[in-house]
Amino acid sequence: MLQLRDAEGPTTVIRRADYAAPAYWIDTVNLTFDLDPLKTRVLNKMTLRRNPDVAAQCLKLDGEELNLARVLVNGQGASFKMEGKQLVLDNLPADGTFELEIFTTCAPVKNTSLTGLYVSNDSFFTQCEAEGFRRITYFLDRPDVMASYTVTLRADKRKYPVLLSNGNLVASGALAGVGNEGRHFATWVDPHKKPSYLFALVAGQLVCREQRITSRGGKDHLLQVYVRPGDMDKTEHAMNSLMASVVWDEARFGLPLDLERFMIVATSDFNMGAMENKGLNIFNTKYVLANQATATDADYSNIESVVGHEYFHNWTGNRITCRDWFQLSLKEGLTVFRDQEFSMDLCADASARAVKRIEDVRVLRTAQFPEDAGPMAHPVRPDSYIEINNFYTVTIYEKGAEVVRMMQTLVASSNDPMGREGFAKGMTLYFARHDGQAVTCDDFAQAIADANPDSALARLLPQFKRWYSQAGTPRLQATGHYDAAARSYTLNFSQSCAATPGQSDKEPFVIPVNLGLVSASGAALLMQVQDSAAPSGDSHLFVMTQASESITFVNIDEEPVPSILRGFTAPVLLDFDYSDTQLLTLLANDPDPFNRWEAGQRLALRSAIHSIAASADTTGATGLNDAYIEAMRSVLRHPTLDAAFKELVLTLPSETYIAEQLDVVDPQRIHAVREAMRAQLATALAEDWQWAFEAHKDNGAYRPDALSAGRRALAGMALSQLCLAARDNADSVWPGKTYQRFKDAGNMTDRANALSALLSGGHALATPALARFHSQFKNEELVLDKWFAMQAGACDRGGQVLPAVRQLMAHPDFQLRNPNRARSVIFSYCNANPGAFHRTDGAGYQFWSERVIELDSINPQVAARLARALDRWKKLAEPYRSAARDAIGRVAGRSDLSNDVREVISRALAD
Ligand code: B3K
Ligand code: ZN
Repeated sequence: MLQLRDAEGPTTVIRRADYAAPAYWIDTVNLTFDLDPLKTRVLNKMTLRRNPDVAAQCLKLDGEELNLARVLVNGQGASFKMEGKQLVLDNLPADGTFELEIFTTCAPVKNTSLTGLYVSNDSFFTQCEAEGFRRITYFLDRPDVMASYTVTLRADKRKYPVLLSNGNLVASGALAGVGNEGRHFATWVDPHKKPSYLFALVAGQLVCREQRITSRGGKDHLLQVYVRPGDMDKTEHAMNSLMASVVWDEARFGLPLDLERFMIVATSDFNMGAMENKGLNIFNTKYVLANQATATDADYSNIESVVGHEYFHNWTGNRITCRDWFQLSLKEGLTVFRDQEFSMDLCADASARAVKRIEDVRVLRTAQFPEDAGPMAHPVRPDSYIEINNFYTVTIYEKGAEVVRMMQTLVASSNDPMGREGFAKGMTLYFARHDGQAVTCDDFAQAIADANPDSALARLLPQFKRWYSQAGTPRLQATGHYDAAARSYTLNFSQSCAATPGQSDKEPFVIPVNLGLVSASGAALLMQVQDSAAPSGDSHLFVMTQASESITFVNIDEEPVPSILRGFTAPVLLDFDYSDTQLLTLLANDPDPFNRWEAGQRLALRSAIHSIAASADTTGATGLNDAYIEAMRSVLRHPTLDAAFKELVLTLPSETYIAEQLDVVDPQRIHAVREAMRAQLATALAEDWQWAFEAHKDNGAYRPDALSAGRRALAGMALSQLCLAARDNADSVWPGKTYQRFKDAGNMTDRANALSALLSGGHALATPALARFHSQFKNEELVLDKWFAMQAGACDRGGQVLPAVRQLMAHPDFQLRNPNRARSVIFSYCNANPGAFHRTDGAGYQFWSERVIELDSINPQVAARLARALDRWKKLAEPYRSAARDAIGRVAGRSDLSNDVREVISRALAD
């Protein structure tokens, strides 16, 4: 049990099992804001009603950082008391229905936590999820209390010409009366009931791009993207992405836009990516602003996903919301699944879809699998938390999306092999049952199953739901046995799942495994399961439910190569003792692009692990073998594979992913081995890289589509490899050409790729290139973030990165208070540059502890994210482990930590 304490007293652990419905409902909320950076006045008039389903009790309203001036019940002064941060009212009118008026003030300009109401660049913004509304007014700040909102904003017209809130604008104009000179107002009415976390307001000097659209049902809607003056030329892609999202949700799920007006507003001070406030999404500028001069292909594709994600929340999250925050994945896992499907459906061909799937799985493996194996591991539906903001995790989001994806897979039928129709039917039932309600993950799973009564999901639902309750990544072990006499092949499977905090014994999961068999010469084999009448095709879904089970295939003429977990049908670790030859067969021939890529990753991983072991005892052959290098040459030169896929195959597994395969981690050794492998590929394939660069370097007028983005990615990779080989050969031709390309580039993707090729090749031209880049883009915040991130994430050759990072923090453009800028330097170093962060002298960890403490006094949410950089310290080899332990101890020793950081650090230190 964690013993935590904050300034207000002992910290409470919130438990899912303790959920109780609210004692009161709030039907209407009428808010009036007099916006002032130093002292904003908030008048909150609500109508409340006692919840007849729970025993009579007093009303306890949440509030934080508020100055309370007045409380009236039905217009009369009322007695109240404070219990910790809560405002408690007793002796309320006997009939249980009353009006409550609360007048408070707050100081937005002093709010550096960027939650509640805050000021950024002289404009006002809000962020209420999860519990920020209580920093604006006293309220039942919980997602199951849904109310109708009317909001009036009043402010100086010159400083704040644009006044926005959720819903429809019903009145606006100048304010009359003494003291109101130069002031104006706007009143907004939201036609939909919503929980407080979806409330938003924005006020400031903003301009907007507008688009009118007509939905399938013939309704007209106004779409708006608001940005600072000067950024209008970077709004086209966000608007296109929004329009595509509206069309897609209607086409794929029959879910139309339910608002007359849908607004997106960008701010450069934002804790995360974006927020789905009803009708008024607020975004980090990083996920809105793009033009070809400032944004890379990755930025374009992230914007498309995030705009889609927030828009899709309008149904999955806003129309149906969460009963409590333990159900967060109800909206987040489902909405990530929907944004992944959206991006895939926008891809022109099957290969681009496969690329997207591989990219998503890469994120899962490099971020979620480590989380599931570390001190912060938690189920997709957690059982307890101290600070809910710590649970906006890759488990809730990405693993949650995999759980939803498995449901789609498990409702597949012969007419609907992907399960898309069955899943869409389930969604329809989910909305029919629960529209307008605050519900649970169980309600969602039940609806999908009930709409598909003959499916595997319906049959296995109670067991399937272990994916919600059990943390940890299951390990699926498979072995194959070929019986030549019987012409049969048997695959034996067994599953297990390591203990996670608070959970030692796990029950078997439902694991959908799509698999196929490939002959040694690479042909897809027809599969006939023993005792079945006929072959079932060359790819088949098997649903594992037992601790161990086997499948036998008959009429198999030679020992096949099994291609298991095609398309990554379940978020598990798969062990199969493939020979190198088998993996080379799959890499060259597997009809499933995911497993083709996976075979290459397994080969590279194997070499990396051998090399790490060999460099430990300084014996044995190391590096990539010839067969692997030849296979990579074939992929690179392949006549029909597309460029994006080639780039993924030729990218070695990340240092983090390699680390996860080892029991004891020496980050320096992993870095050295991976760099050596990269250099080996650079030299061995030098001519092929030259060919690849020449063949993919020119892509005509810039378009951010998947095909041309893939070509740019491969050209960028080729350049990086050519610069690396040049360093080893002391050749200056390619660095010179790269510098020229950097200078002449017609888009940010090519420019940034050329710059990072010079940087990662450790070439002297990187220095003038960085200086030029800075002076060219000194007025572009998001490009400066890239400039900072590239340097903090640079390859360490002799320990120069940490001093460079300290210098970057002293740069006039560095601002610790701006989360994007803080992330671009500190997170790029601590979270994304393991070779430079894990120093034998422990100085990287010292830097980390200083920054966690410093950030915590400014913005606890950002600090708590940074605190997670040392989650896996127990796996580190000495001297790293002790140094990391000391650094965590230094943070833990502070008495003034936020709950956010305290929870992460206490978990890291727990046994
Ligand atoms: N729902 C928000 C995240 C809120 C995070 C609060 N700490 C963005 C999203 O997932 O769409
Ligand atoms: Zn979301």
